[in-house]
Amino acid sequence: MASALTGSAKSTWASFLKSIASFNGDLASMTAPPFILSKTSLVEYSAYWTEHPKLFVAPAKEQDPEKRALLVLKWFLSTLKQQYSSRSEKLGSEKKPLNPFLGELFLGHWEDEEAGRTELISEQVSHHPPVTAYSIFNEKHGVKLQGYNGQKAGFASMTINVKQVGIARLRLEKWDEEYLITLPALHIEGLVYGSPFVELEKSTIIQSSSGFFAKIDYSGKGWVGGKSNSVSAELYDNKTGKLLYTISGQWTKELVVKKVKTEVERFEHGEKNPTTGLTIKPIEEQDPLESRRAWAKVGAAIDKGDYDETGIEKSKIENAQRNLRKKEKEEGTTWERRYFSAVDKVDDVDALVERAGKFMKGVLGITPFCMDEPAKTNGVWVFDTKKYEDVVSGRKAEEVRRAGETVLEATE
Ligand code: CLR
Repeated sequence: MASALTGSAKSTWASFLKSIASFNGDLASMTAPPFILSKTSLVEYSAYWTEHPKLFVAPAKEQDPEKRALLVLKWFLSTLKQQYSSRSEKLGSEKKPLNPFLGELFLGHWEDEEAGRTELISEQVSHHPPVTAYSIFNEKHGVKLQGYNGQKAGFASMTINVKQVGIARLRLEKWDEEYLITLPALHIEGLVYGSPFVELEKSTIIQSSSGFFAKIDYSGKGWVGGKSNSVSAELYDNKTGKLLYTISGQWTKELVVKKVKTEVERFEHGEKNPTTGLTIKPIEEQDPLESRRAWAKVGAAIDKGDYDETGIEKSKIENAQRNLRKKEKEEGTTWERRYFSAVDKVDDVDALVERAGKFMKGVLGITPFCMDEPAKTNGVWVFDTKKYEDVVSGRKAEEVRRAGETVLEATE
């Protein structure tokens, strides 16, 4: 394959590749050439979980626990395309997202005739290391997803390898059911050609409190002759160890659901399954901490292709943040996260981790994987309903206003 780049871009890219060869693992500190910069902040990526609100709420309507677990698996697999290939599809290649500042928010909701309103709250809860927490909920159907994630990266033989730390938790209120979801590892392909894209690897799991376990394996092109973006999932009954369903295919195209071995369904999640757009407030009505408002000037500079202005506007935010951290240190305070709190552990999650671990070891005979220590994400992040209610009711109006001023100074 020939390089997608020509002229000066080609040499800029070559020196970029050279620079990442000695890359320290901190994705945020990596300086990428202008044409690979995205004006979207990483705090926005939480929205990828729910671009199909119907699939998100579908499990809540199902009476049978086994089928519910299957619907959760189906929904999870349907999010992969948005999460990992939407930038490549829309922008021609993977891009380097803006590095969110501490406290940065991305707020919005999806309006869907059938599913109703699904709310999105995403907040940058840690800057070093970068960690994003989110809460996505649909009150009508009692479906709640919350989670947090960070990345650990390394560079080897012309690829960037990324391991995700953190978890997602889905709750079905009506059935008092909880699902623990772990996050896939990925790597960036196509770097040499100047057109990077994501491929998933290794495995993730979904463990439900109702006694169902799913193992999801990812592979790419050339992996035992396989196709790109391949996925193969198995849904088991925890108690009997019986394999119930398999779902396999390409996470960017079509997946086939089989009941033990007979095909029961085929679902297309390409063009025939359009996404629901997220509704967010117009920039001028947004809180100063909201991502699009805070980064508006940086975004405009990227749009203009003005690299100097991009740098200047970015520095304004970064410097203001540095000063804030300095001030907090002097005063012995910390940044008050608006919607999330860090805890040492969550008992429900620990129980699911233990259950999954036992099943993997005892029944499948494999070593449990993907369970991380909270240290890597500055704590275990949970959605704080009290904080949320304080914000919504206006009880925290003064704090909210003051927090906003800290970024306003830099961006207005
Ligand atoms: C963030 C959490 C989302 C899923 C997701 C998708 C793509 C990942 C992103 C996460 C983290 C940042 C990421 C990105 C792909 C490329 C980008 C690894 C895990 C890096 C920082 C950009 C590398 C720069 C090249 C394009 C040159 O739920």
